[in-house]
Amino acid sequence: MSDSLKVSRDGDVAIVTIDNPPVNALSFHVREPLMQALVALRNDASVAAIVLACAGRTFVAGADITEFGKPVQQPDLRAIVALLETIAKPTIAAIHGTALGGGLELALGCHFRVADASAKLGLPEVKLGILPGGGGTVRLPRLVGALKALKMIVSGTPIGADEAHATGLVDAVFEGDLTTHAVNFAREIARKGGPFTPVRDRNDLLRETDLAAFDAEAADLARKARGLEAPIACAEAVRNAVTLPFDEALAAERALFVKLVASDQSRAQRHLFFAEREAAKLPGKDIVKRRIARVGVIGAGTMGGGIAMAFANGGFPVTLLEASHEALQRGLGTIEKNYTVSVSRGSLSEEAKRQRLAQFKGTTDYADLADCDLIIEAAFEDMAVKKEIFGKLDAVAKAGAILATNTSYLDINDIAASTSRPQDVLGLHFFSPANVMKLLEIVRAEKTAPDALATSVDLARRIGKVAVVVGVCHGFVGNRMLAARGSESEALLLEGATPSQIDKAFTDFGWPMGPFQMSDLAGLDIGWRNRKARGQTAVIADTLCEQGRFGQKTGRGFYLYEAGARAGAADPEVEALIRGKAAEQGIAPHAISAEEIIERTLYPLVNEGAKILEEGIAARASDIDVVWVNGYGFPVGKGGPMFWAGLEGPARIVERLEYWHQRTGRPVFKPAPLLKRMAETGSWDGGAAG
Ligand code: 3H9
Repeated sequence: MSDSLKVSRDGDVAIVTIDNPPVNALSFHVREPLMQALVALRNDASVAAIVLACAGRTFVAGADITEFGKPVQQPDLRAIVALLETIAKPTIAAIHGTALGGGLELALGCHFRVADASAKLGLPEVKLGILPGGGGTVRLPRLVGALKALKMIVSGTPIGADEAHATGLVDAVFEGDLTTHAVNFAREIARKGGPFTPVRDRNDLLRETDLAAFDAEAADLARKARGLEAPIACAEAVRNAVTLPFDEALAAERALFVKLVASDQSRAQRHLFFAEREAAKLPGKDIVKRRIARVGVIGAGTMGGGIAMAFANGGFPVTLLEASHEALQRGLGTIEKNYTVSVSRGSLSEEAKRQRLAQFKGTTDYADLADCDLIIEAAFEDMAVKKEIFGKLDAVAKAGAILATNTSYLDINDIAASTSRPQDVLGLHFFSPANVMKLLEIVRAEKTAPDALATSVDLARRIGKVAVVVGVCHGFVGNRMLAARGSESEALLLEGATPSQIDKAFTDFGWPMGPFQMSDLAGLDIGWRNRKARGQTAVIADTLCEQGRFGQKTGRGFYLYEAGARAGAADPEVEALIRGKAAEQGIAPHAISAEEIIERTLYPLVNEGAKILEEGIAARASDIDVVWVNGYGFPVGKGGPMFWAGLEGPARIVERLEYWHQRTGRPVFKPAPLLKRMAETGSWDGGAAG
């Protein structure tokens, strides 16, 4: 019928197959022939049942996100689902791969859903800053109950076929050729005869809803939304499904969808969706990747252990090397403990734990790294130590093995030069805890070979990381910008702000925590050690460290922590210390607004990002956004610092940076030429790499 849709017959069962690679999104060129085909089949008396299936790797993975923000071309998804519900003969969605968003909503328009055992089903729209706009919020609760629907829609997390079967979302689960099973299922259902009730008319489960329990759960979810509008709207829409007649609830869903899809938050989240995929693309498509079968990790401390777990979780055997037998046993013990915690939380089975632990081989002998295809050094942050390790690796690693360093700051060109094979050397900068945090900065050194880089990007995806390729500079993209963000924090304290006031400005902005909460969590001694190594000082933080106040781990840092507590309380001693230091420096405190805090911390962050683009350290502004959202908690609803700069108004940012530069003379405030250009053109294009 069209390139994107075929209709075939198996006896009296019609099979409609959507074929719109890569993910069978419901683009206009799918919707139009789909509508026509369904009308024809509804009217065709020789058809007893209709199976709706998809070609390729997945069922429909959603509406076509690239169409958002453009005028809707009819028929829209809602019209197709409404038509499906007028068909008296049985309609069956045959789901393999993922039925997501509009894909699941299409399937909810059918009388029945059957799924391949490995299929996943969900409504992930909330992750794009919207809510299901094709009737998902009103139909899903009718099949799985309002509370379950609420949880699925607000989290956006898909469920597997078995759970979908158990909850009533799918009617049968099959292994083997799904279309054949679906056709047999359809024929059997048609033979038994109707009437077949569309989902919209199944109200039994809704009547059983405990609204008080629903509202309690919704209130809890709203608290966790941290300023995001979509989760709140999702909850409201599911509640409407319970309290309003079907058509009214559907209309209310539509109104919420239209509002959200036009919001800055949704634009920001859609930007991030495409930015993450773009970041993984390298020039030179046909590069042959190196084969990676075994991974070596040097250092079994917090970082090395986490990296080793990330690879073991991704199915790779790992050789873990430590300098001493004791350190190795300690590291392996911590890894085992971490898996045990996952088992006790129910996120890992005993069997999976056993399998993962079986991936590890511990050693203290570099010769044991000879069979590794990738070796990652996660040792002490000291150039002499790194060079010694890379010298040893050069002697033992097999030809073509990728040699990576997890350094956060050091010059990787320098490290590469300590080997005879700089083409194989690059940075793999993981974020702590490395088995949890999504971000991986892949650092391309001057001589890194394109295939070593491409292999690393591919590998990142295989272990579930979001990869961003960056160039060499002090701190790469993330930590270099973090330094720019943090440089004013102490000044703000001395001028009259309190740690809680600054942290609150951050959490009100949407960050999970502010800079002082983050320092207390990470340990103040880390920054102290780094500053000492570089001959730098930070008067307040250094004094706290001298007093043994290292943050949460010592119960005292910028805040006071009750035994075992994660949230700190403001400490009058710290505030007195700050006032004392300010007096010593002759600084008279003044009232500082949240606006000033944001200007003096986040505008320099954006400014540093512009410099990074100018220098070609990042290839795209959107890469920087991916780094900050996945590695540092920049609020997703603001799309990352560079996207947010567009929302905030780049001209305003330049003007305020100039103001602060004039007042303080500090270089972080001197507007980057690219930022000024952005203020004029509205585009980040023009960086060295872009
Ligand atoms: C929705 O349905 C709204 C409705 O409720 C209301 C309507 C009225 N559209 O991720 P991958 C592209 S909202 C357009 O690398 P994987 C993607 O950009 C939607 N394009 O593959 C990439 O392009 P490129 C709700 C899309 O195997 C390519 O496909 N649904 C869409 O790792 C491959 O993607 C979702 O939010 C789309 N919907 O993962 C699901 N989806 O190659 C979104 C993908 O040029 N999608 N592309 O970079 C996913 O979660 C993953 O793509 C999926 C496959 C799990 C399906």
